[in-house]
Amino acid sequence: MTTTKTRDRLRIAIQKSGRMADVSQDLLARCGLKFRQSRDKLFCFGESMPIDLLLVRDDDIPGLIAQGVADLGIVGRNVLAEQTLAARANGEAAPGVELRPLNTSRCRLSIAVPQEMEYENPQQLQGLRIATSYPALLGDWLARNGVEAKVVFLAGSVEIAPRLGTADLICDLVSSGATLAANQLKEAVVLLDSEAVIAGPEEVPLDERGELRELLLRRIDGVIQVRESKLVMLHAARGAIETIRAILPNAQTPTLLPIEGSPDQVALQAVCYGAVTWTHLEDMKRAGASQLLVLPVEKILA
Ligand code: PRT
Ligand code: ZN
Repeated sequence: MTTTKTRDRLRIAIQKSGRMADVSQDLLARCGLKFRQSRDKLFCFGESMPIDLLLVRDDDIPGLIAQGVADLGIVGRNVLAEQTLAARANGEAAPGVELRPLNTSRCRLSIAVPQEMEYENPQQLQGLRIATSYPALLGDWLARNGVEAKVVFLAGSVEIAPRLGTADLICDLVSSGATLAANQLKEAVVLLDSEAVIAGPEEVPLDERGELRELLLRRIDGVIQVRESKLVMLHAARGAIETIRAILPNAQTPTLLPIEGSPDQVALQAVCYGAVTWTHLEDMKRAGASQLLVLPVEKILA
């Protein structure tokens, strides 16, 4: 059920504690949002803008969006995708859509098999028991591959199920792979590549929250762009500029400025979206650049 009540403050739900709590807080702080910490620490009033914070369990975020309690949420794609599939299976609307990938908290939802098993194709899983906290995503993959396996739902500690004999294999989140290795399991199939995302209702709210949502998303875009962006400054002869431009990684149109007293030379500055490596700098120097400077970018508003 969606609440139709109008509100003039935007509410964003993030994980209270856990793997995504700090990255979410950090992202909002970089967007210029400041919150008054409340004693119960579930609701934090926004002091710098009419945007308030709800601190909750990550699994509750899609539901809060669906109910209209939260206008946006920062959640793993794995959680959003699982709850979206589960809602569809129940004939309900999707709880929210992915508005922005955040390129952080990356992991994979994978099927992992015992180390001694040679995995070749989905048919091998026929009739086996698979432990998971993601029954909808796993069920969907099994159905798409025509495999009939028994899905054993476990809320946590999925990786020990094969050792306990309650399942033959597992379907769980993997990042470094250390947990699988420690449990004599190995990754066999990736079902979903996940990262933190901003989720929200597909429809933009018609009251003040609509504009606040767009403003916050624009700031988030800027913060994400800035993470990997660098300002490159250098001097070079006019004739070398084309070669140097081709070396600059993902550069916007550079600005060229005359240099007082050196009519043949120009100063170039360009924002590059992507890592600027030592190799890039050495290549530009070989192409005739001097006075090379790479600076971090703090804010971008395109
Ligand atoms: O209390 P609450 O319900 O809010 O938190 P939670 O315990 O359900 O979630 P949390 O904090 O563990 O994870 C939040 C989100 O972080 C997940 O939904 C993912 O989107 C993301 N994320 C990124 C991960 C991992 N990496 C991850 N490695 N979530 C869990 N893991 C676990 C995985 O389940 C396994 O047990 O880490 C283990 C594997 O890690 P490696 O490095 O050994 O492979
Ligand atoms: Zn959770």
